[in-house]
Amino acid sequence: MSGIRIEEAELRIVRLPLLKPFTISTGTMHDKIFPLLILRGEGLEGYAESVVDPLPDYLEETIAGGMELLREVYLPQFLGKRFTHPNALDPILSPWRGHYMTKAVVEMAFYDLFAKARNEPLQTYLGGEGNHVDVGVSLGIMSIDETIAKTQEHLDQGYKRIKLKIMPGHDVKLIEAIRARFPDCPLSVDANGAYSLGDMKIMRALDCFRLNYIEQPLAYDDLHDHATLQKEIITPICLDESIRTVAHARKALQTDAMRVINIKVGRVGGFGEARHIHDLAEAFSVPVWCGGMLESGVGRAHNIHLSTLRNFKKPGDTSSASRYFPRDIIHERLETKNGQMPVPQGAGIGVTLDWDFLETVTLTKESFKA
Ligand code: OSB
Ligand code: MG
Repeated sequence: MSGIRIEEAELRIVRLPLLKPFTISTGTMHDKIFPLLILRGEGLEGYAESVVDPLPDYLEETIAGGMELLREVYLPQFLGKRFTHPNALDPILSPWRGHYMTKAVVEMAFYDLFAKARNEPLQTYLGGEGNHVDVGVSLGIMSIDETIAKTQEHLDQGYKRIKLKIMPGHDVKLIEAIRARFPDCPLSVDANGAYSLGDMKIMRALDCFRLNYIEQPLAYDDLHDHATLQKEIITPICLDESIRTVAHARKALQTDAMRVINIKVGRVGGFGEARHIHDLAEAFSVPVWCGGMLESGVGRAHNIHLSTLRNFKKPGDTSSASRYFPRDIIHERLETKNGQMPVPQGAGIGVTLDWDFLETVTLTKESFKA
């Protein structure tokens, strides 16, 4: 047998209710709505979820656009074909502009299938090792009192870093209060692009709290202004939204626009690109960490395997799934202990779909055959 022939694909839109709304500077999420792709071949199934949202709030991609690309272009081209390695998908994926989240979901589902066909955990094919990864929590925008209570709760649970979402009007006072209460806690902030260079006073104030990094302070598509800002502050800038490709990462590193990178495999078009960014960052002695998008257990499992690569030197955002969802779409419980998330054991991503529950949270389902 050389390679894997993709026989069938199943594409669902899933809606998982969140325990509590999650607010960031761009808006509030009440449910996690996402495309789930299942690829079948060689008697096996590979799974992945896309981090694309219904509307372009975090980045410019949308579920509608991604679904169209999958239906009209990618799935018809993949079905019935044999691929010897996930890299072999590149010539089909890469000619199309943007749509990194949709490219990623195809590549990630195939990686799972590929690793399962070889009966090895996904991390083996990504070049990672170890059986658990360090994680922190990302706290959405809420009152200062609630933020203090949640911070205490998660530090007690052993989480290794607290990341607070900020936005204009909810920044310096919040961090001041948290720092007064938790002087030594590993702390970072994430603005999701809510500030501009006109906010230098706020940036200088944030610079005084020994933050681990300031994540995506300026526009989602900017590199140049971040380089200007980094010259003015000591706290490392961490980019998230601005880095979609290894070329973006190179430009940001060469211009000192960031000193930490948040890598989300779903944002950068898949594991191939995530690895390139990871390796380039390492060459620049820049640490990376694995971000999250409130994924279900399927996306979490992919993220955990990626987080086992050696330059993932800072705690990631893959916290316990039970922080977000009353019930997950997988059987395994992805829960942390003392701030560490175990790597799911078994072939591929190492988790299995709870088909009965999945059916109850599926909004649409489409099937494709070779
Ligand atoms: O910027 O990292 C982000 C959630 C939704 C959109 C953007 C972001 C986030 C998070 C959540 O920070 C991280 C998690 O999955 O827990
Ligand atoms: Mg972020």
